[in-house]
Amino acid sequence: MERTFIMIKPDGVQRGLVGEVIGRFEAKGFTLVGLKLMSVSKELAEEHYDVHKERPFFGSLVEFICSSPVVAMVWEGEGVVASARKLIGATNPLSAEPGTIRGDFGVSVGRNLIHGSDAIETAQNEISLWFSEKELSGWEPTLTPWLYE
Ligand code: IDP
Ligand code: MG
Repeated sequence: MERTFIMIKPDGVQRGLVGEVIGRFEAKGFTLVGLKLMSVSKELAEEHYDVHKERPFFGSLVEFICSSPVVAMVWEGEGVVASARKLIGATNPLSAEPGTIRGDFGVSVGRNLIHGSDAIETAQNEISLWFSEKELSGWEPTLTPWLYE
């Protein structure tokens, strides 16, 4: 079953939106298989955002991610990688559609609340970067027949 890496960034945690975000993924029908609140090291933040290392905002992005705890999660479900990106919304919250997390709760690109893996392969790399195998628990929700035909 497909999995994706989701991180509630420091602004989402500080603004008390952890429950709101988790609730949206639960209500959609995805399964939580990993969850931790953690302070992020500079090394981990740099590795996670390595693809952006030449961008002008890289330094401030890394500094921000390390500034206060984040909530790291792994969610599972059919098509969860692409669907999570839709639940999250466009990178700039001002352009993100209402009904998305960024569209409903954000006003600036540097405070866009949440990260979600952008492709299946990225998701696999990010999950193994942020979680050890034993921190993940695969389980079969009893709701499954009510979510999938
Ligand atoms: P994404 O989070 O929607 O995948 P990316 O383009 O991968 O967006 O950028 C990663 C993160 O870098 C964004 O979520 C945002 O926090 C930050 N970022 C992207 N573009 C800018 C920018 O132009 N200024 C400041 N921060 C940015
Ligand atoms: Mg991205």
